[in-house]
Amino acid sequence: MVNFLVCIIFSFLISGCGPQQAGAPVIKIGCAAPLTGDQAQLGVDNCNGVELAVQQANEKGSGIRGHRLELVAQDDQHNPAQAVNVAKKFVSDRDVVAVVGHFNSSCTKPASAIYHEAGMVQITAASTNPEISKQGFETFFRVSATDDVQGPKGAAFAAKNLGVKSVFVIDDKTTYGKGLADEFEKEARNLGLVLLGHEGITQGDKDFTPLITKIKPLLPELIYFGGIYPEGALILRQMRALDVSAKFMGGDGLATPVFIQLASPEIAEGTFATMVGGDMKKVPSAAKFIEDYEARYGELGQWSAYGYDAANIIITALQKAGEKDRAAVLKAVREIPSFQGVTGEVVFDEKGDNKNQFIGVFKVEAGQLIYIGPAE
Ligand code: ABU
Repeated sequence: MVNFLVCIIFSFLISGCGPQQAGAPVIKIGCAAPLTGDQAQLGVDNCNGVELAVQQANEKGSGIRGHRLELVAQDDQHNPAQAVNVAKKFVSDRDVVAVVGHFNSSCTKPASAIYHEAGMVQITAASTNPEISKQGFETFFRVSATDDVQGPKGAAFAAKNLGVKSVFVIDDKTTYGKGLADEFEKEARNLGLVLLGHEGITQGDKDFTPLITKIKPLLPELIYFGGIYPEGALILRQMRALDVSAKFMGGDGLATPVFIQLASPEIAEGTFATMVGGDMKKVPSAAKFIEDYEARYGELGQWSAYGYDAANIIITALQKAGEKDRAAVLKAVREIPSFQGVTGEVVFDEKGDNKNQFIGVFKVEAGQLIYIGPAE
């Protein structure tokens, strides 16, 4: 992590963070995510995975012979306007051949037009909104699953596994949160759940008691939240403070230990979150990655492996391209038939989405995020 921060701060000043190839011509890979602020944990986890892939490539001498790879991490603060600024910065640096990012769908979508115009590969590791890939940008790719799968599978889990009959849906009005909540709601209705209401909150707000007070007399069996952990944890805390005992569930924006810390382990106990994968620690082929990651950064982050796979796809494409050229890297990414990553097999469809649309379910048990199986 210290090394990572040093790289962020000095990436434009020093010639690299790997001493082996110091002085060699540089090829830069960008990582764009929230690196400060209330969602920083997600972005740092993601970009640490990218950094590990870059450093290992330099150590192995992969990439393009005679060149040194360098991570350039930029903080988009999960702000769409800032994301566009970051994208413009990346495309104006001719040493940047491709970008892993952005993290948030609300950032990835507007930034994708900038990368498309510049012919630069963009692989998001985490933005799950399905509308992004419908824009028809051949420069766009993602390794994660999408919310038109995650939302319905979450609804099916709620109906069949939790056995709830009624739900109140809340979203954070972002591209991700609203999109996911709408997909959940659609399938919940199809499955016969009674929808008691669906309301939006605003990211950054802290007091949700007026909304919860309104929901309380409706007696929902489940409150589903489409959004990220800072607001999710506060909503849950305030639900319990107001004696609302409904089950609480969300998507991959809640599937992080930080949600449990913010809500407190006692209050988070028994909540559910879907995720675009399962328990990495139970995947034998991910063991070496996890060992290397934890030796460098400590506990594996929920999004680290996805950043690692996205970066390794870019590095593989660079090797195939054999030149520091954005168009050649784009062609090479499009021609990779299948990539065996630590998160599983990545096969891009014609829209740049991963054909592997696995969704897992996690439950908070004894203060830990426990994988309980695939959502079906
Ligand atoms: N998918 C989790 C959060 C990132 C996003 O899609 O906005």
